[in-house]
Amino acid sequence: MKKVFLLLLIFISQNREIFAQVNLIQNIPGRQTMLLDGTWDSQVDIVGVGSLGRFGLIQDRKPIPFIYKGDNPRNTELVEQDMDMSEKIKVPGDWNTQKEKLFLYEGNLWYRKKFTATPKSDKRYFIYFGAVNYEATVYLNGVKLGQHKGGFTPFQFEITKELKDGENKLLVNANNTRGEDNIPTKISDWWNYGGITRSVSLIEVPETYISDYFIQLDKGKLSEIKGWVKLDGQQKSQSVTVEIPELGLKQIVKTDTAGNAEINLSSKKIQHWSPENPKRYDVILSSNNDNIKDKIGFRTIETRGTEILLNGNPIFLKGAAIHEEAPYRTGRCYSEGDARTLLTWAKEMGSNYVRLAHYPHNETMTRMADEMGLLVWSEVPVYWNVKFDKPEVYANAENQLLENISRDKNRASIILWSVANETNESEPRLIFLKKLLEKTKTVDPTRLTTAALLAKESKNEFSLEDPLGEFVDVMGCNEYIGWYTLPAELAPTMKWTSKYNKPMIMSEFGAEAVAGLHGKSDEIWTEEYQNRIFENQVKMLSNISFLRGTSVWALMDFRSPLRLLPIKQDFFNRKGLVSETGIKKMAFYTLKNWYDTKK
Ligand code: GCB
Repeated sequence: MKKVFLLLLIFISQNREIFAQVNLIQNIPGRQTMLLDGTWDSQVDIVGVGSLGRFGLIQDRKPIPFIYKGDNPRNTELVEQDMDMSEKIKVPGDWNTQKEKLFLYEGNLWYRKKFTATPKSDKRYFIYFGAVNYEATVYLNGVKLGQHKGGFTPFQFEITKELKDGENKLLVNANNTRGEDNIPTKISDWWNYGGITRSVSLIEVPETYISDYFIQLDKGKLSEIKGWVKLDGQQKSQSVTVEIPELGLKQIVKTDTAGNAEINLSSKKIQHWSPENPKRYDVILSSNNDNIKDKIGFRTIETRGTEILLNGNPIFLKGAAIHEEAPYRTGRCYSEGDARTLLTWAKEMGSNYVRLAHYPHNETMTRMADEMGLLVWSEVPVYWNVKFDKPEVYANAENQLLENISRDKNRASIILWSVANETNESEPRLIFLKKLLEKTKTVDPTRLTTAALLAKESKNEFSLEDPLGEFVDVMGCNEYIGWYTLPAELAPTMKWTSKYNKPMIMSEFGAEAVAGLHGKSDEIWTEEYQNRIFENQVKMLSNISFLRGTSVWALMDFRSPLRLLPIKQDFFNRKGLVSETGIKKMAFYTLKNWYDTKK
């Protein structure tokens, strides 16, 4: 009887829905961390046996005949599930491109990592995941730490209590089953790469530590640095010093009982971050027991009528949309090399801007954009037919948005937070997206908001009338004249109008071509066909008076479940200007010629 009660207790505690909170530790690369990347043990679990209580986890209402390896069912594994004997898998990395048999797999996969730790009594410990697609459930030494939903944003759990001196076992269930109520939903035009797709780190911080900070130029003020710092722990009221040595700036702030303090610094000597001069300054924050260094660029971003102003000056955003698809090897990209290759191609095309579509990319990418001088449109996967009327769907979207902003709010490159892509007009959609836009402004008043909208098409005219246009700072617009609609030659004759006195970015335009396939310009799938569409697009784009930027769809060919045509597509969306093997198509140079001369 006692045993049953104990098992029931364990069952209840194991099944608590503990979702990771947004309270993310800022600047992981700048922390004392132990990377848990490398080879992990793995087991594919098609029917979900793991959640019936295997892997040493008691979660099952119905007792099943377990044969345990050890004597304590909570901490041991079933003999038949022995992870020591399991197949190995690399972290970070999607499972689809690591094992041929998992290429089309969608479902559960268990990951396990054994690692040794020597926790210190005056420190705190966190486990931090860069991203797991789509849902993750995490256990340490048999204890459930919690769950996270959303495949492209970071999450963490404090493990100060659970971390053992000696060997530890970290168990993760990753599940990438697509769902109508998910963000994104069941259908998206990119591959649903599953697994632990970004780095996993064990982070050590002092008992009271600098958990977060936001340091940027005040809205529209070129010499005023404004922000805040946050401490977490027992000693929340302290002095924190903020320094930017190169500018000779130093401020000592006092945190309040909640651990918060405002930062205000002023200097007329700031070299402003821009694509031409991506200047970053060392910023150092020190509290009693903690200190952290970051590299932060300072720039302002505003709109004035139909202009976008970078550091007070009008700018035209010349760019490309990028999926987080690895150049040369395909699969989810995560490395510095991947980011550098993609952003270098964008620069070679004459870009000063990239749209990181359609979800938050890894932190290496946004830090690389800071370093290389590329302005960034950053987005959450509120894509196509989202269930806008469901409160839990909104909560999920908002959580992903907040995690994205929380991680990247100190990146000068990011100027636009996008809340959606191509969503059909409806009342629930307007309420949902308006709320997301308002939330964005509350947490980050320094940047601009946007969404990729669709224009209304009539005989010779495209007009932007979407009611959401009223609530964004910059209107994105996707348009495929020459590919999905109207003959390419009609593009230059199209008149563009807008209901709103706001800047517009052509957030997508493009056509498919197989790299290396040549022929006449009316032969579909040839580079010439794609190029003809681009020549006409450029003529049209040059004449839209309120156009302030373009992101071609897309920089590189990318995997998609919607692109079935054998030989031509083979599961690749071929709208890239560069193939996944690095071949530049003719249209790359047509666009480059335009960008190189475009002011
Ligand atoms: C779009 C979507 C993008 C697709 C693209 C296409 O409008 O926003 O995700 O990949 O069209 O190729 O059809």
